[in-house]
Amino acid sequence: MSTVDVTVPDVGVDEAVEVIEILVEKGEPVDAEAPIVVIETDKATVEVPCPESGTVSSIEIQIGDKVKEGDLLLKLETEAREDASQEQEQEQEQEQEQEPDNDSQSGEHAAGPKKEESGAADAGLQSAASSQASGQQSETRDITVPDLGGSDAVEVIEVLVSEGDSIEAEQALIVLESDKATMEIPSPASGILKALSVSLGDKLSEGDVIGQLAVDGDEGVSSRDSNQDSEAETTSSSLQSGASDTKPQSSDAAQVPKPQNIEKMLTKEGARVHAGPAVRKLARELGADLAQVQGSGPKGRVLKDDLKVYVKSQVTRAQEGGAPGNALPAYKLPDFEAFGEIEIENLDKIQRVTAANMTTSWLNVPHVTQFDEADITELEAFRKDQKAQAEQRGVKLTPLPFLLKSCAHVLCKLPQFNVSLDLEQQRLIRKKYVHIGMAVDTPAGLVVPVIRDVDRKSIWELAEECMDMADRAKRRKLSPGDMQGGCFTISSLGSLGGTAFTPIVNLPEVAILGVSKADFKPKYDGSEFVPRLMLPLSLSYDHRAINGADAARFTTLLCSVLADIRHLLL
Ligand code: CAO
Repeated sequence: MSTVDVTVPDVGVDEAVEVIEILVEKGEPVDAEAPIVVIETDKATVEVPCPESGTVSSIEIQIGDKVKEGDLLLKLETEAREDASQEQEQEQEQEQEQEPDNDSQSGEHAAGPKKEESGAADAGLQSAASSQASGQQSETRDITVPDLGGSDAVEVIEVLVSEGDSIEAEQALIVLESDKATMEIPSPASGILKALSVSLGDKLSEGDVIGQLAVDGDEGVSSRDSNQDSEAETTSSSLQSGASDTKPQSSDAAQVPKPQNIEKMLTKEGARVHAGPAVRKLARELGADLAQVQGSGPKGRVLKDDLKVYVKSQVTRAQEGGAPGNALPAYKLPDFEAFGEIEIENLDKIQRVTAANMTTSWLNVPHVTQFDEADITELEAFRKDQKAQAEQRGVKLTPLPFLLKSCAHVLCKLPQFNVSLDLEQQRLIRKKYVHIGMAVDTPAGLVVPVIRDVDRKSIWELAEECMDMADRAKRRKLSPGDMQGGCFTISSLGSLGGTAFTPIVNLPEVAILGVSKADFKPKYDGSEFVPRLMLPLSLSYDHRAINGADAARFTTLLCSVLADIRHLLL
């Protein structure tokens, strides 16, 4: 075993570049040419490949570090290279002794120093030797840009290969970025890259030459179209001499197939996907649509871990939901800047928690909302009568304390609403206490402080507590305990307006009451229409725990209590 220092290669820029992704972990075995680190220059994102096979013994950089050519990235434990390369040399010598006539062709295969040094060279040298042994000849062909789906003058944002590299068929050579998509241009065949005629920032169109490939004798273009073989062979000498032409003859060029590859890169609604070639390759192998993956890297770049999380979630959802079609479709945001100026603001903690809670409830709870109207004409008259006393007590007497007290009364009468569902244990948890949350709209977002033992408190006590909770909520002075333990929630938009809405159940509760603005309506009293103050109520409930008949019983009872609060005494 020996230790090899893996350093930053020449990435075509002098200044330090940022490490944006580390693709390997300490102790991980890595193959030669496998990407180990992703760095980002001004112009492009570049994957640094591992120079040879081995096991990562230490990682010397962190995400965000700035590195230059020659800086140490990581250390690699490799198999004894000297023995291996000696064996290779011996094998090569033996092969050459057996095939002395092939000297004229060997120059091509010795071209890349990389091949002699790296572990990957083992396979390359062997295949080169066997190719020579079988007497196959290489042809040098131009690689040209395929049909770009209507795009023209598309910028080269990544160059993934160097002259002298041994290239596999379909291996990505360069990455182009149009205003619609990022596209990898794959090699049409396997062989040795003799020349590379593009660099970062170049603008390419269909037919432009990317470079010249010494195509392996039995692969590539010839394998795609055996009819072209004889034609290609007869023109091979003119191909080599005309290698610098930018617009090759159609029969000359190793045309990159107008491949499905490229179409896959054009994402839905033209959204851009920022991802490196290794991530794209993995996505192709897994059949994942990168446009659906939320990238957590810089500028929304999709990292390998993002892809893993996405695929895992898809598999889990498919398993939990039965058929794969039941999986929740993910969505990716468009590039809003493409439509005009924007400003980005990070969500604060309350917003993040609210978003997560709402999503959890919406996805888990089969919601149904029961609507009703309570005649609060008498209640309102009573409330107004109490105004002077309220002022004396220093409290504001709104309809809310009456609603709290009335809901507590109904929860006691209909205890099936004062439960939580424990589906994991297949049981119902019945609560012997009546704690009710009230939704409070604060500048920082929605919070729900909980008023305890509502059934045991007077209207004055509740009025005082409502004021105190709302005040503390708006000043962000609530403790976590103030927002826990609720059995039911009231969300009152009455002071703001609206006729009805569908509130979302506040898990693990099973019901929530939405209250809208009271308004006078004509009501028939048996002989004539009279004006009555009607309060709109919207009761959302978890249909797994509550059935529709119970919901109707709840609102009906609540309406009668609010219509005549003497019911509270019964
Ligand atoms: N119909 C008509 N008027 C109403 C009313 C209703 N349903 N509810 C309240 N009002 C009146 C009050 O009586 C008060 O008027 P007066 O001063 O003349 O009595 C006025 O509207 C203002 O009331 P308020 O908003 O100060 O007090 P409140 O007790 O009604 O509400 C609170 C307190 C904290 C619940 C409220 O301020 C709030 O934040 N509501 C928003 C809740 C929310 O965002 N819910 C949506 C959550 S998402 O599902």
